[in-house]
Amino acid sequence: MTEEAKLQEFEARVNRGDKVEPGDWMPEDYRKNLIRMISQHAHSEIVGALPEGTWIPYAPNFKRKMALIAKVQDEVGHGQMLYKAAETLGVSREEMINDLLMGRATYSNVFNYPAETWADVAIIGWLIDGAAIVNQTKLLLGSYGPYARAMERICYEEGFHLKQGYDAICEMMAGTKNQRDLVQDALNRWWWPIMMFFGPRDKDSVHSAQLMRWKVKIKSNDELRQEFLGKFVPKIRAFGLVIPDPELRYDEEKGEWLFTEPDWDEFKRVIRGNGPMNKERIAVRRLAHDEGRWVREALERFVEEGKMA
Ligand code: FAQ
Repeated sequence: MTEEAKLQEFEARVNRGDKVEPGDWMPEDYRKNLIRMISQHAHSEIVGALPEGTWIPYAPNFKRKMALIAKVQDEVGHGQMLYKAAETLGVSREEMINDLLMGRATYSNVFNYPAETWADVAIIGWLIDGAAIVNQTKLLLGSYGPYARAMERICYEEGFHLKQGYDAICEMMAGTKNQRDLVQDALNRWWWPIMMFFGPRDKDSVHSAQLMRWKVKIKSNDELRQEFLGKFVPKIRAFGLVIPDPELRYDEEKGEWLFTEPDWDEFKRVIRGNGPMNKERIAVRRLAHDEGRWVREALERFVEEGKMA
C-alpha cells in the first residue's frame, strides 16, 4: 500500500469512530502530536499537584486534609497513567521527564501561579478541575485508544475533585465576611489563567485543525471556553461572587459569551517558563526526581534479577 492509501484508510477508520491502537499504522504527525499532547498533559498533572500539595500541612481541619491528600495523590496517579499511555507511542518516561526538567517540555499555564490562601485550594478544586472536566470529557471520545481509556478513569476522579472544591467554596461562602473576601480574592487572581487554560483563540491555535481532523481533539479551544462559561458563570454568580471581567455577558443573539480577551502575551511568557512560579515548580520536581533515584534504581535491579516483571 502507498503512504497515501494508508493515510486514506487511517482517516476513514477515524471517521467511522474506530479507536487507533498502539501497533496500528498511524501518520507520523499523529504520533508526534499525541506524544506532545499526552506528555504535556501528564506533566500538568504532576506539576499541578504542587499548588494544592503545599497546602496539605495547613488544611483547616482533619476531613479537609484527608480529602486534599486523596486528591493530590489522584493527580499524581493521573500523571502516571498518562505517561504510560504516551509510552505506547514509542517514547520513554525517562525522556519525557528529562524534557520537563530541562525546560524543553511545557505544561498547563495555570500551575505556574501561586496558591496564596486556602481559598485558592477551593477555587482550584472547583474551577480548574471543572475546566479540566470540560476538556477531558471530550478527550475521552478521542481516536487514540490508550489516551481515551486513561481519560475515562481520570474524568471519574476529577468529578470527585470538583465536588470537594465546590464543597469547600460552599463552606467558605456560608462563613464569615473574611472567608467570603478570601474566595473573591482567589477568584480575582485565578480567573484570567483559567480563561487561558483552554488554549489560544481558535484563529491562533497551531494544532487544532489537524488534531480535530484526526479526532484527537473533539472540540476547539473556543468551543471549550464557551462551554466552561455556560456551565460555571451562573454558578459563580449564584454565590454573589463577582467575576473580574466587566464585559462578561451572554449575547442572546449571537448565542455565545462575550468577554474581555485575557492577556495572551502573559500566556506566552508563562508557558515558555517565565511565569511567577515556573522556576520553583521545576526545582521541586527536580528535587523529587533526584530524591527518588534510589527507588528507581532498586526497581531496575529487581527487574534485572527477575524478581519483578
Ligand atoms: N498551557 O495549538 P494549540 C488538569 C500551547 S490537566 C500551556 O491550541 P493544542 C488536571 C500548546 O501546547 C491540565 N500551554 O494547542 C488538574 C501549543 O504550544 P506547542 C492539562 C498551552 O494542543 C486539575 C500552543 O500553546 N490538560 O488541569 C495551553 O491544539 C487540578 C498553541 O496551542 C491537558 O493537557 C495551556 N493551557 O490545544 C491537575 C489536556 N494551551 O506545544 C491538578 C490535553 C495551549 O506547539 C490540579 N491537552 N498551549 O509549543 C489539550 O486538550 C490541548 O493540548 C490544549 C491545547 C487544549 C491544552
